[in-house]
Amino acid sequence: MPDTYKPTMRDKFTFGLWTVGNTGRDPFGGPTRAVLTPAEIVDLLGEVGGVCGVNFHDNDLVPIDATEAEAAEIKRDFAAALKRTKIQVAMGTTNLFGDPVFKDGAFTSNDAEVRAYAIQKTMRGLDLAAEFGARVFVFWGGREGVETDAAKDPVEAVRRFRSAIDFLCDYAVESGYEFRFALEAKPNEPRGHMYFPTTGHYLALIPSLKRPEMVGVNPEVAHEHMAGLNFVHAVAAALEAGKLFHIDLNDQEFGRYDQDFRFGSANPKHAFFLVKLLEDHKYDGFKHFDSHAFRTADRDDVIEFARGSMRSYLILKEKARRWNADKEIKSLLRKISRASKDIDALTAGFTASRAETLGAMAFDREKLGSRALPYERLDQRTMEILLGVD
Ligand code: GLT
Ligand code: MN
Ligand code: MN
Repeated sequence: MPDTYKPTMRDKFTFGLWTVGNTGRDPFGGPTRAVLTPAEIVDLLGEVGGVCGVNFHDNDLVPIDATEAEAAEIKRDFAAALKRTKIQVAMGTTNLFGDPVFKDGAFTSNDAEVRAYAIQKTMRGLDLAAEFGARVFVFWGGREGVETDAAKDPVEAVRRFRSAIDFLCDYAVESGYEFRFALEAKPNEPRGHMYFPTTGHYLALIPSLKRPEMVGVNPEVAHEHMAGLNFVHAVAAALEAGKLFHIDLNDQEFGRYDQDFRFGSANPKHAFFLVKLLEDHKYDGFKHFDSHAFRTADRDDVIEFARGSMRSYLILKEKARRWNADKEIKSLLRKISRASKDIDALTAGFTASRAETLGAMAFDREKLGSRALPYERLDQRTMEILLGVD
């Protein structure tokens, strides 16, 4: 029997060099795993099997202080690993947070020279990502924020950020690149307060850009959950706006620091509704597992972590299929919504005559308020499907 949960290229699952290559370093302790070269990380992903793409920050591939000769050698080895594993580069991004130069932000820094350097570094990041055929370019403003609002005018920060994105959109277009830009929000960490803390903030910014059609979002499970928000709703807003250009899948306990757990491992019920949303609405972009294996993991366990991430997605996809096909669910869904073409037509767009008809309508408030909504049963049936009780 074929394994239903075996990933294929069509699933468009990707991993970042910084995720499977993570060494286990944290603020309290050093690495627990060996540093792997970019080529070694690609080989590891090849061993995982079923991985479609790999993503990198400029400096995951080429260290910030590499010489031209060193850069050329790293790129050669990396390209050879991509070829032997048949893994593509899906997404590129710029590290605008690691170096001390960005200690007070990149595009929103108070220093004009730092802002210009950040834009220049991103231009080079775009060149590098384009060289490897990436189609999506992510912007995570890791240091775009403050610890104290005495430091910056937050309105000015929004303007600086917009102007940088406008400049880089033009740069990409003028260079003949076909990137779609995806903006990734996070509420805090590493800064005390970060600008654009939620996906919704970016969705509000995008229409004000010079090339709004080029720019969408890259929501991450953990980042919305850190803020106590419903991630499924954030993704739904992006989908509805046609702006879900990329997605970072991982997991997170609410109210904790950025944990970057394996997808589906902390909140499987949220993960289920997310997968169902992506599948029901036919999201066809890359699905990037932006997470880290536990610090206790060795190389074999990192491979298990990567396989588990994809497997959990596919298990939840199958659960979503069962949920949609389930007889009882279907009948409950029929019960809970009362459709009426006539009434919907009446409120579908304002006209004076519709307003008049609506104004004259008599509603039986008591009857409407007492209608049965068996959501308890619906939720319990959902849980039973999720828990494997058929
Ligand atoms: C960093 C961050 C992620 C971002 C990456 C892209 S880097 O690991 O925590 O959420 O997606 O810059
Ligand atoms: Mn991310
Ligand atoms: Mn994160």
